[in-house]
Amino acid sequence: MGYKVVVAGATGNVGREMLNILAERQFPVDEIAALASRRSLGTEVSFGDKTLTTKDIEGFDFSGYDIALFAIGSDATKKYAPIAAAQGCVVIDNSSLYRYDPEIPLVVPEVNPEAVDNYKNKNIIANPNCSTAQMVVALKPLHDRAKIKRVVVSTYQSVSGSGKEAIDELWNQTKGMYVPGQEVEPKVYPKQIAFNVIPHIDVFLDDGSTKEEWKMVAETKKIVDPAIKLTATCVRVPVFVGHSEAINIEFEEFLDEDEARDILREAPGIMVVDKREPGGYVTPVECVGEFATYISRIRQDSTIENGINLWCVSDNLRKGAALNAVQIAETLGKRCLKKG
Ligand code: 11C
Repeated sequence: MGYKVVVAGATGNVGREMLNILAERQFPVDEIAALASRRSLGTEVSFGDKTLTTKDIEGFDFSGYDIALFAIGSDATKKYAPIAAAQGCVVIDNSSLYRYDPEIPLVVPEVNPEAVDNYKNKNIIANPNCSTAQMVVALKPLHDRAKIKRVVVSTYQSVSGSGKEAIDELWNQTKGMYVPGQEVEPKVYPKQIAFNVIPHIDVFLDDGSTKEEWKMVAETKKIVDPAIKLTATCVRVPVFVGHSEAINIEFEEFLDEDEARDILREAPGIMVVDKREPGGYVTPVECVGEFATYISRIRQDSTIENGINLWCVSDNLRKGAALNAVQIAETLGKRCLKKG
């Protein structure tokens, strides 16, 4: 006995990962529908050892399905999520559309699983931005011990966060650097991404920050604690998969680096790899395809009274998107939904 599940956006990077992770984690699925837009209709996608043919999301009847994992972007979500929700199917949405709606829970299961219980407000649960998800998994257990006052975070975000075209742009631009006449002009990004870094993700806001930076502030407050002050600088780097973050945390109380390391070792969803020697830390290439958020370089910040620095790396398509969505489905199943 399991659930009837929909994956909408099944041909995209995140949708495919959702199908992989549902199968890998043996989510109890009785029936599954893979949906796509008309453009990708009929494309085949893998679900464990099965192959699914995508169906049209337009006109799809969600009634009878328990859970729909959406990875279709804000515009399409605006159209289809209310339809699915009204037809009695709980939508777990990866877009930013509903994240800041006070009636809609924004959930990272290691941090605020109880928020799932409010799914009934609109039959929709929001999945956070990738750069927030991995960070809050690390912040929460430390906050519970020593109360975080302020966070300064710099991100090093992979191009897969911008979708398939960005992956192609990095690949082709990198190759093109060595082949005269095959240079690739920036299209997805405003500047060259190959062999470069770009301090700009999402649109600029009036105060000079970017929307990606604003999301990290707003989402941390909603998921962990509205009292936490956070300032972010989000940077795109020429990495295919895996977001990295250098995080500086100021606490109300003193927290020793060894205790912080022990707390993180015990915390759900986290793997500490922190040897103070060359290679004794995790980099994005090692986190690809993994479930964990990796923490390294844990050390006292002696320039402030109660400060800790750390390095945080995770697969942005997994913990940052598909894995977190599946974990929300698992949490919903445990806490709220009856199996069919
Ligand atoms: C990036 N974090 O790396 C973005 C992608 O709000 O879900 C995810 C955007 C979002 O570009």
